[in-house]
Amino acid sequence: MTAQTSRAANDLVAPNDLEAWWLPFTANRSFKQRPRMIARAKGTYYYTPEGKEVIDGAAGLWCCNAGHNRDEITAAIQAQAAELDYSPAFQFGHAGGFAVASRLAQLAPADLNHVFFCNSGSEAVDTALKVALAYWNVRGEGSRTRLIGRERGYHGVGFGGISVGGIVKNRQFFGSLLAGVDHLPHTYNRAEQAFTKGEPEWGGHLADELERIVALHDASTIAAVIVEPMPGSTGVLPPPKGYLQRLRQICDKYGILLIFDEVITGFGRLGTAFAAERYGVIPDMITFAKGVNSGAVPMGGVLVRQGIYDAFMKGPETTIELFHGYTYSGHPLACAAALAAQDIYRDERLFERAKALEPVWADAMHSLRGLPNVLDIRSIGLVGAIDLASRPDAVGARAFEAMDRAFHDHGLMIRITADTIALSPPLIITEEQIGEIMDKLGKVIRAVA
Ligand code: PXG
Repeated sequence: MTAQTSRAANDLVAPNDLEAWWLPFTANRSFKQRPRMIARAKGTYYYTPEGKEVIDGAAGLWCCNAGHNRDEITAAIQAQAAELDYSPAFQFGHAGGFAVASRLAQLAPADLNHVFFCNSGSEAVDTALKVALAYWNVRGEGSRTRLIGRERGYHGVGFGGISVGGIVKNRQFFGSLLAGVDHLPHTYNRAEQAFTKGEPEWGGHLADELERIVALHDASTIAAVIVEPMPGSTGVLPPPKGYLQRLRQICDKYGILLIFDEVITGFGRLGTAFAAERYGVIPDMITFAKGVNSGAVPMGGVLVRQGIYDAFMKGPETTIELFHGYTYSGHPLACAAALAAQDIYRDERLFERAKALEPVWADAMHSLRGLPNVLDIRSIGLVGAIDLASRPDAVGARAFEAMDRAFHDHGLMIRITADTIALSPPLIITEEQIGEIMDKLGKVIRAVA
C-alpha cells in the first residue's frame, strides 16, 4: 500500500483487489464479481470511476438530504479540521457541539430540548433505550425494565436495536438478544391498504394491541415503547391514520415512555423537520442520525424532553449523572457539517420543498402501477416503495436484479429489501429529476419481468 498512501481513495480508478473489505449488508461474492463502484458525487448524481452519471434515488442510504458534496458543508468540514480536529466530550466541551444541540432543540417540537450525541442511528437507539431504563431507575421505579418494539421495525444493529427491532434475519443469528422485550404487530395489510398515497385509512386500531401487551405484563414492568413513525427499511410503511396519536394516548395512560426512531423520518423526509411535527404527536425521545448533517460525517443522537433530563440532574454536582457516552460523541467535524447542513435546510427551505413536492412525487410513483409484477406502491413525503412479486423459490432475486441493472444499465441507484424497491431522493430533487427516476425505474421493472 506504500505507493498509494498519498493518493485519495477515489483516485484508485481500477482497484485491483476487492477482497479485503467485507461489505456490510451486501452479497459480497456477487459484488466482487460485478462491482458497483462509485467515485464521486455532486447534487443528485453519483459518478462511476468511468465517469458515468448515476441518479441517486436513495439519498445515499436515506441520509444525503441536502444532496451530495454541498460546497458549504465541504468548506465547514475543512475549516473545522484545520481549527480543532478533535476534543473530548467527557468532562470537556467545544462550541460546535453546544451550537448543534441548541439548533436541534429549537427545531424539535415541544420540550424535546436536550441532545445526547453519538455517531450512528444504532448508537442513538441503544442510547435512547438505556436512557429510558436509567430514567426509571433514578425515578425510583426500577421495575420498569421491559422494552416494547414492533414487528417490521428497524432500529439499527446494536443488541438493543435488534432486540426491539422486528426483522427476522437481523435477529435470528445473534443469540438470545435482550431479555424482556415484546413487540407490537406491524401495521401493513396489503388487502386493506394497497396503492395508498400517504397515510392509509385502515389500521389505526392496531395501536390498541399495546393495551393487550400492558394487560399481559402490567404497566409497572414496562419502560418504553419504540417505533419508527414511518418504518423505512422494511419497505416504507406510512402509519395508518390515528395510529401514532392512539399509541401516545395509551403510553400516557400507563406512564410508559414513547420513543420515536426518526433516523429516516428526521430532517424533512416527510415534509416537516420531524415526523412528530407532521403527526402532532410529541414523543418523550427522538433518535436521529443520517440527515442531521446530510450524511457528510457520522453523527447520531437522541433528543429528550425536559423532564427526562431534569430527572437525572440530582445529587452532588460533581457526580456524573449518566454513565454512557462515546469517544466521538459530538465530534467537531460532525458538528461543523451539521451546522452547515442545517443552514442549507433552513435557507433553501428544503423541508417545505419536500412537502410541496409530495403530490408530484406521489403521482410519479403511482404512475408505475400496472407494470409487470407490481403488487403495491406506497408513497409519503419524498419517500416511497414498490413491492414486486417474488420469483418462485427465490425471494429477493427479482429486486436484486433490478438494483444491479438499474445501476449498470440505466444509471439509477435504488435500495432494495427482499422484493421491495425503496426510493428516498435528496430533498433538492427537481420535478424533472423525479421524472428521470421514474422513467428509468419503469424500464428496470420491465427488464426484470
Ligand atoms: N433506526 C432507523 C429507523 C434506521 O433506518 C438505524 C436506526 C440505524 O442507523 P445506522 O446509522 O446505525 O445505520 C436506521 C438505519 C436501508 C437502510 O436501505 C436503512 C438504514 C441503514 C442502512 C440502509 O434500508 N437505516
